[in-house]
Amino acid sequence: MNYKISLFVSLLLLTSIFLIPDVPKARAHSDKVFEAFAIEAPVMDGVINDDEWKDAATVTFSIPEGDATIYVMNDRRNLYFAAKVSDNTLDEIVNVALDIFTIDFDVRHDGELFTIGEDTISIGARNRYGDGFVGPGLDILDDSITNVDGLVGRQGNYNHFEIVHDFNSGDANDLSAVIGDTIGVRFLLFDQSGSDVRTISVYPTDVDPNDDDQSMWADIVIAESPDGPSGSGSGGFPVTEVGIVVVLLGWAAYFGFLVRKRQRS
Ligand SMILES: [Ca+2]
Ligand SMILES: [Ca+2]
Ligand SMILES: [Ca+2]
Ligand SMILES: [Ca+2]
Repeated sequence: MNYKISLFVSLLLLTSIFLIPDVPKARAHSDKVFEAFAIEAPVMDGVINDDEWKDAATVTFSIPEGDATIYVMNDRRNLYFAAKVSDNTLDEIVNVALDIFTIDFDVRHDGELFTIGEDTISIGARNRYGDGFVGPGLDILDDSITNVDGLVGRQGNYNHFEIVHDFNSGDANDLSAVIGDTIGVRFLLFDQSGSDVRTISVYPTDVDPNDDDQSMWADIVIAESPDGPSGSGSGGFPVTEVGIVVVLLGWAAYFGFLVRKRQRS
């Protein structure tokens, strides 16, 4: 890794962090709000059991091959996501034809642009998961610290994606939220295999996958335990990591390719 490029990228990212105003956590998006506390953590095994996701906030919507249901909930540390997606295959052809569930965050909850420093996570076919961020070139880069876990499975004619992400990991390339905070979110379902036409389905359904405008994204409110607050963190955008290592080749390279492709299409 070229030291000067690393330093330049780090400075760019650091500058962007310090330019972020301490915006109030007002709701700035569409009307859809996910808010649900997980009494018991779901198992990330690629099987969406009704029982383990019974506490989740959900939405079901139409996609070209049928329907998709998204599940969202949190406990005191993690955000849990699942997607049950109609699809005739779950496959990958030499790392280019992936079925992927991607979650883009509006970390600052400003409803403006999906831009440098924002957080994104993905779980794809062959159980490949990724933790990335928007880099200085507005492409998706791998975090130096991966704070996700997940699995994909196939049940009937559905692909089941399950993924978990710390909501206050301390990593500057991740969202940083505490109980009660609201963050913006967009869900992307890439169907790159098995269908006649490669598709990207988005929730909210009127959000364009090619558009970085966050004003119509959905919201997640980090739910409080029915037992009351406990152990909440410090809040604010993390500045704990100044030296950000940019990994040029990795899982995010695939997403970066897809993102660039959809931005140019
Ligand atoms: Ca499960
Ligand atoms: Ca991370
Ligand atoms: Ca990240
Ligand atoms: Ca597929």
